[in-house]
Amino acid sequence: VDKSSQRLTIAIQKSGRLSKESIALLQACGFKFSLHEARLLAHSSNQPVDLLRVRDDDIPGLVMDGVVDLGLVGENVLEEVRLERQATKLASTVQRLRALDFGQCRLSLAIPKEENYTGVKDLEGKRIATTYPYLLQNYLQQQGVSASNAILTGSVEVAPRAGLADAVCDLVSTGATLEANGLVEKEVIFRSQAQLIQRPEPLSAAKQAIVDQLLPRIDGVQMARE
Ligand code: PRT
Ligand code: ZN
Repeated sequence: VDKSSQRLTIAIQKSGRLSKESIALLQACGFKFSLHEARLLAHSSNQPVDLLRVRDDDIPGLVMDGVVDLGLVGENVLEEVRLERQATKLASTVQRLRALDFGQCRLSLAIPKEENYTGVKDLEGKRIATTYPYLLQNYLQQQGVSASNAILTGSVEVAPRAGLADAVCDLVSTGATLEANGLVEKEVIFRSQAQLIQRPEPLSAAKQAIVDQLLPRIDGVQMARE
């Protein structure tokens, strides 16, 4: 990415739960893109704007490092990466521009349905499977509970049955996945939705002008959908 470029660069998830709605929102705001499945970069044909399509986990760091100007990402990923980068002394600030009306979910603690549960203290000394070790430990610390992580990048919900963990800390939207795996949600530790974020350093005047035009359009699109 050419940082001196006058083209505004926006990072979005390449393929996943946020992709369609991220592109749809930007299109509804008037940006035209021709998307080729295999390509990392998509140029707008009517604005000096480029889309960078990456794994969602990479979006917060790219924005925090100023490699891209804006990003659309779930708050869960944003906060996890922020905590991780804070712990490792990397740049971890962003400007939050807008909460977006998609990607709603919650990060919750769940346990096998046959287990008794009286409160979060019951997790003391237990092992919890998660993809979000920093958000989990941040919560447990606030609750004064010490438990260990089993960090998995997928299939978190099968960990208790597989004997890898006593509980899970995973994203939930309808709850069907937990239920299908014999798990019961006990604590919501973080509520999330997609966010529009901007790099911490000021933008060039040309890029700022595009953002100034984009924000009221997002507000208008989201208001119309309410
Ligand atoms: O490849 P890449 O790293 O980009 O994608 P990913 O696999 O990490 O992420 P993806 O596409 O699954 O999710 C992207 C973002 O969507 C998440 O970071 C959240 O901000 C948001 N989101 C909203 C969700 C869900 N809802 C959701 N339900 N992300 C994941 N889930 C999963 C959850 O992990 C569980 O496996 O869906 C299952 C639970 O769904 P229910 O409906 O059965 O409860
Ligand atoms: Zn991811």
